[in-house]
Formats: sequence, C-alpha cells, structure tokens
Amino acid sequence: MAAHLTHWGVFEAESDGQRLTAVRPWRGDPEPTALIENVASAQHHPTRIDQPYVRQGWLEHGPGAAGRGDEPFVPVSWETVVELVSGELNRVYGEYGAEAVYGGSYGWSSAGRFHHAQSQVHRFLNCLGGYVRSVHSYSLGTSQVLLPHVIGSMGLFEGHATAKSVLVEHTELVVAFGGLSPKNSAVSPGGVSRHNTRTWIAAARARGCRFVSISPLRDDIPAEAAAEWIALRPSSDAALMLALAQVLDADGLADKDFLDRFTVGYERFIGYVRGETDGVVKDPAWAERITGLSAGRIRSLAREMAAARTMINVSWSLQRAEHGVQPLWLGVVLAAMLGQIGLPGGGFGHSYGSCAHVGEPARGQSVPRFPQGGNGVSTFIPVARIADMLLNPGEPFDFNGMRLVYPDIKLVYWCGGNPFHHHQDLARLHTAFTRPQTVVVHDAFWTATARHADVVLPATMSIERDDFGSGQNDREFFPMKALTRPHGRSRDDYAIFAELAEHIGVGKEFTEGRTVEEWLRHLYQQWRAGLDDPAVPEFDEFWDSESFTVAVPDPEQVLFADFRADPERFPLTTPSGKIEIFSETIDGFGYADTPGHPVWLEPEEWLGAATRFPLQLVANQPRTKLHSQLDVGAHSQSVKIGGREPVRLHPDDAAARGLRDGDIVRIFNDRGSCLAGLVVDDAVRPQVAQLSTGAWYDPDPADPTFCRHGNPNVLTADRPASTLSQSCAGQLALVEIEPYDGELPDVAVVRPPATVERVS
Ligand SMILES: Nc1nc2c(c(=O)[nH]1)N[C@H]1C(S)=C(S)[C@@H](COP(=O)(O)OP(=O)(O)OC[C@H]3O[C@@H](n4cnc5c(=O)[nH]c(N)nc54)[C@H](O)[C@@H]3O)O[C@H]1N2
Ligand SMILES: Nc1nc2c(c(=O)[nH]1)N[C@H]1C(S)=C(S)[C@@H](COP(=O)(O)OP(=O)(O)OC[C@H]3O[C@@H](n4cnc5c(=O)[nH]c(N)nc54)[C@H](O)[C@@H]3O)O[C@H]1N2
Ligand SMILES: [Mo]
Repeated sequence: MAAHLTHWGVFEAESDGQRLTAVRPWRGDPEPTALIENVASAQHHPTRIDQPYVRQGWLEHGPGAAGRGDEPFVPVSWETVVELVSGELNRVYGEYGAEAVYGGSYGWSSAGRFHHAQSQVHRFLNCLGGYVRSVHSYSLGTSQVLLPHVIGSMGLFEGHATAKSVLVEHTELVVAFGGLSPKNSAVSPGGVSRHNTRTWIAAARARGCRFVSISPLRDDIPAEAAAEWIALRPSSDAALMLALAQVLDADGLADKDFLDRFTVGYERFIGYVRGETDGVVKDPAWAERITGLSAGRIRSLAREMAAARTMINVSWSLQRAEHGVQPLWLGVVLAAMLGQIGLPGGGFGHSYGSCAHVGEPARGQSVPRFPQGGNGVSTFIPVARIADMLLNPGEPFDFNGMRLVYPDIKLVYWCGGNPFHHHQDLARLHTAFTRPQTVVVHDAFWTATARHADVVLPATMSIERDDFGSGQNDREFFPMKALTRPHGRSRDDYAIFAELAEHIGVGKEFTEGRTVEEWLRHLYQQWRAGLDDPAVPEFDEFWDSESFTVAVPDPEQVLFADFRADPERFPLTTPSGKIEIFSETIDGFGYADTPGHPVWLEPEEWLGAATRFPLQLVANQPRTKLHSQLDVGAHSQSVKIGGREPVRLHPDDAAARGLRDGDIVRIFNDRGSCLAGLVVDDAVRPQVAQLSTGAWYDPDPADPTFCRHGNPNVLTADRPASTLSQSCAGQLALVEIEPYDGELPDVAVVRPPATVERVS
C-alpha cells in the first residue's frame, strides 16, 4: 500500500499498474472523507482525454476560425501537435508579443508540488517572454484587496488564524457567519493529512462553548456543534452586524480602551451607526426588516457576545458576493468593539469552516516549489475579469485605486483550471471565448473548458506520476510515488512543456537539463540545505518513507497576540499600523460602492428586491467533490438525480410550485437556465434554493444559456463584488424554479465529444 495526497485527503491504494485496485483512507486520518472515492472510479472514465486533439475548424482553417466549443475534434499524434502548438506560439509571440498571451490559468489542478500545473505553465510561458497574468483568487478576491487596508496582509490564504486547539480551550461563544461547514473543511490547497473539524468542534462544545450559525442552510455546521441556527436572508449579514454594533454602542458594551489604542476611525463609523450621518439608526428594529430576524434576538445576541470570550467567524462565501466588502469589514469592526482581538479564543476568524488549513498553526518550514522564473509582462487582471478582458480589449477599468486597461489577447493558454466551471454567466464566457485566435488547454478530462479549446493536450492525473506534496500548514510532507502508468497516451504537463520548449528552442531554459526524478531530488536537496536542520532526512530516506513530519514552532498561536501586547513594536501593515475602521485610503479612491467605512448597501440580487425571480440561489461549494474535479467519479455521481446535479428547496417552496422530491426541475432567470434534480429539505431556509457548483457545464448545442446538467454558473451574474476588488460574486443570484415538462435531454458531457478523422 502506498499513500497518495489529494486536496481532499490522503489515501492508501494498491494498484495493478494500470488502475487502483484498493483504496482506503490513510490510517492517520481521524475523519476521512468519501471524496477519495472519486479518484479510482474516474481514472479510466470515457471522458478521460486519451491523446492529443485539435478542433476541426482550427486545423482546417487556421487560428481564428469560428466554431470554438461547437465543433468536433480531430485526433492527432504527439508529433503533429507539438509542431502545431510551437508554431502557433512562435507566430503569436512574434506578431503580437507576450502581452497578447493570457496565461493566468486560474485553477486548483492537483496536489503535488512539482507537477503543480500553474507553476508549470507559468515557467513555460516565462521562457517565451512572459504572459498576461491574473491576481488574487475566486476564493478570497475581496479579502485579498480589502484586508491589507484594514488589518494588514496577514497571510490570509495561508490560514493565518488563532489555532483551533486554542479555541477548544478558551472560546465560550462562536458566532459563525456562513457557518463552519464540514463539507468545506474537508479540503485544503495541496492536501489535508488529518481532518479534524468535527473533533475540535465536539471538544469545544464538550467544554461548554456555544455555537451560533448564521446561514441560510442548517447543515452549514456539523451536528457536533449543537448550534443555534439563525437563518437570515442571504446577503443581509452587513445589516445584522451593524445592528449588533448599535446595541454594543447603545448599551455601553463597546471596549473603548481597545478601540482607542488599537484602531482608527471608530468615531466616523459609529456616527453612521447612530444615524448621525444619514438619519437612520441602525438598530435591531431596522435590521429586522432587512434580515428577517427578530429584533429581540439580535439585541440579546449582541449582549451574549459582549459577555463571553467570542470568536467572530466570517466565512469566505460572504465576500464572494455583491458588496462582499461590507460584512467582511464589519466582522473585523465587531471583533474590535468586543476588544478581544489578540486574546486566546476571541477576536476574528476567516474562516475556520472554509478550508481545513485555517486554524492549523503555521509550519516552521515551507516545502519545496518548482520555480516559475521571471515574467517579462507586467499587465495583469483581477482573476474574475476574464470575460471582461476578452470582450473589451483596450478598455480602462478601476481596481484597488488603480486605473488599468484590458490587454488585447490573441492566445489563451489554460493548464490546471476549468473556467467553464468556475466563472459566472457561462453564456457570456462562451461569447468571450470566441475572441482569441487560439485556445490551448491541458487537462486530464474532457471538461467544458477542454471542449472550448482549439488544441487539447492530455495531462496525467497525479496518481500517474512521481511527485511530493504537502497541504497548506499541514504537518505531513509526503513522497507521492506514481501508483499507475498514465492513461492512454497522456503525458505529464512537465513533459509536454519540455517538448514544446525544446521545439521552440528554449528547452534548456525550461528543463535545466533535468528529468522529473532529478528535479524532485534537486528541489528537495536545495530546500533541505536552506533549512540546515539535521532532523530533515536526506532525499533517498524521505522518498522511501511514508511521510516526514514538519516542525510547528507555535502550536498555540493566537492571531494578533503580538500586536495586542505591543502595538508600537508590532504594528499592523496598514497605513496607520492599527485596525482601520475608517480607511482614508479607501475613502480616497472615491468608489461609490465602497465608502471609507463599512455600511449597509442593498445588493441588486437579494430577497429584499426579488420580484420575477423570487428565490435566492446559493451556489456554494459542492459536498461530494472539489469544484468540478472528478464529477464523473462514483461519490459525485452517487447524489445525482436522473443524471442531474441536486438542488435543495424548502418544503413550502416546493409545495407552492407543485414540486416533489426527485422531480427534474428547471431553474431560470434572465441570464440562463439549467436542469437539476429536486431534493426537498427543511435544512434550507424558505425562499432559498441551494445548487452547488461543479456539475460539468453541458450546454444545449443550440443554446449556451441552457445547461442540461445543473451548473449554477449559467444563472450567476458576471458582476464584480465591488469596484475596489473586481472579485467574483458568484455565491448568490436570484432565480425561479418550475417543473420541467419537456422531453428530458441527454447529459452529453459525461461522454467524450464528437471526433472526426483528419480530412486531409
Ligand atoms: N457560482 C460560483 N462559482 C464559483 C464559486 C462559487 O462559490 N460560486 N467558487 C469559486 C472558487 S472559490 C473557486 S476556487 C473556483 C474553482 O475553479 P477551478 O479551480 O477552475 O475548478 P477545478 O474543478 O478544481 O479545476 C481544476 C481543473 O484542473 C484539472 N487538473 C487536475 N490536475 C491537473 C494536472 O495535473 N494538470 C492539468 N493540466 N490539469 C489538471 C482538473 O481536471 C480540473 O478540470 O470556482 C469558483 N466558482
Ligand atoms: N467539499 C468541498 N470543499 C471545498 C471546496 C469544494 O469545492 N468542495 N472548495 C474549496 C474552496 S476553493 C474554497 S474557496 C472554500 C470556500 O469556502 P466558503 O466560501 O466558506 O464555502 P461555500 O460553500 O461557498 O459557502 C459556505 C456557506 O456560506 C453560506 N452562505 C452563502 N451566502 C450567505 C450569506 O449571504 N450569508 C451567510 N451568513 N451565509 C451565506 C452558504 O449556505 C454556504 O454553504 O471551500 C473549499 N472547500
Ligand atoms: Mo476557492
């Protein structure tokens, strides 16, 4: 049995050289997840890409030929495809320069540090002169822009947070905006060795900690929390938080000493809360009308928060929505008003339920990475502006105090991501993808993105190659030996880029003359030499071991403890060195949708403004897979209804529409529609429909706005969360649901696309 690391956990498997014959969770994992079942069942699925393919029109008529996403593919040899891609790269770099190549290539790809797909494609494109890149993530695009202005750059995606073990010991009340989802903390970028969500929550509960989950879904927090469920209207958290602040202020419960010493701008903010600036007191009665919660409960909750050691947890989902800046910033402000930031178990968390690594104490050592080299192009976009960029070359736009211009992209290179899963308003993206002359995609599967490419290069899965890896903040660093040989004629991304680079004449720059094995050894030895720690084994010993346990210097870490102890010596990296409740910087940008302190702003799509589309769609992360990965795998397929993704609806809303459990329904709004299988469930707040992301986009050939499979991104708006962040707001949208009476179309995306033999 050999251990293997995935973003959703570690498994042990046997293999007959071609396929995994036995898969079971790694012995060390106390809370393994069923997501590991997707791997073996998907490996040789018919949607696995078995060899290189080129779109027929592109092959016959050259770059720019129409028909992308709609045409059959022609199987070609590796020799031919290397000729074609290197020739096309030479042409585009030669005619238009590196500024015409988009290589942002956002996506999670697979665990494993060396074969990390983004590192591979970025290094390759850097050898050719560079590429237009993307900044920030779909995960945390608002936070990554806002928090440096408000609390400083605190290694957010690295999960900088007070350790969960400290919460277990000290926290008396967890107020979890967006819950503490056990499905989300199954996952972490790079992998998770020991899942512990239920364990830490049960331990805290056993000690007497109370949990309040503020969320449209009851099961956004594990049963072990025995949580109070406060089912607010989605998108109204900012109003609730303002009312909590109002009660703290009116009752004299705000910690004045803390606010004076550690924050700036409180007076301007509290003037707004008191109604001094706009004549509206943001009290619980005001918030009741917006949130749908009782004013009495809002008032008592504020008092309970002030009376206890309270952790305010704001899930990442709240900032992946229109005006996502506001509840995030208000979470920090509330924690500052309670005066518990920097104390064990109190303060602000972001977010213990969003990924497994949050609240795992920081490692003493990083792990080796594949170097990407230098990018010769400085132009970039905020990651979620991909469609805007392709549709509006030369157009200016605002972002975080800058005025940027969209470049004119001729060639898109994607390796390790699935924009036709992750981006909003997929029909618009479909149009945007008609603009470049050429699209090259590497993937292991015929995802919708591969189907929107001109050249499709078949990548290996991580089980088919040698690597090593470790998740963010994870204590185990694993060798990852190949478990099987590659499927069909697929190749490692590294091997593909090495051959292309060789053909273009930059082979030496890309490979430095090393094979995969030599790179693993080299990167490891370089890393080990930098550590100067005799406890770290030599490469050969590491490679033959199950894993190496990395040191953790401060297992009981408390976020901002230093700052609280000595703010002069350990200032925050904000302009004032303090927590900015009012930001002169943001105020100075003059964005109407992001004033200098947090406020309540009504979104365009929320229940308070719902008319024709009376349901709030929650398009959250899927429970049975990671994003769109291995959607054809057994665990993901086990919850589909009639082959469609499940949508959950409250019994009252189902009854009002004459819908029953198991029905195939049509979900729609003005942007698009999709089919889904209905699950009637009172764990969903009335007026809410939950359809997770991840079903492979399966457009009707005549209508890209209609997905036959249930991808919610045909329904979401491609609207930035704010001008400040230009980030993804895909979590929420307004929709209606009706019975689907038509003849049920096939889900075609679970089969490979049409192919034709080469004509000439
Ligand atoms: N409506 C809505 N949309 C959302 C969100 C939401 O909350 N609501 N959430 C957003 C968030 S937070 C995220 S992070 C994104 C996720 O979006 P993505 O990260 O793009 O989604 P994945 O499905 O993980 O895509 C990874 C792709 O890489 C491929 N792959 C895996 N390993 C390799 C490899 O070694 N080489 C190559 N070449 N390919 C490989 C997989 O087959 C898969 O197709 O989605 C976003 N979209
Ligand atoms: N199983 C699994 N785990 C994952 C992933 C996956 O694809 N599958 N993806 C990973 C990635 S890339 C990321 S970025 C993280 C994302 O982590 P999160 O952003 O925290 O995850 P989501 O599931 O999108 O949202 C969490 C919950 O927020 C609630 N919510 C939505 N809108 C509102 C609102 O307006 N107010 C309140 N109070 N609650 C709201 C929803 O009920 C939802 O279930 O998850 C990671 N974990
Ligand atoms: Mo994410």
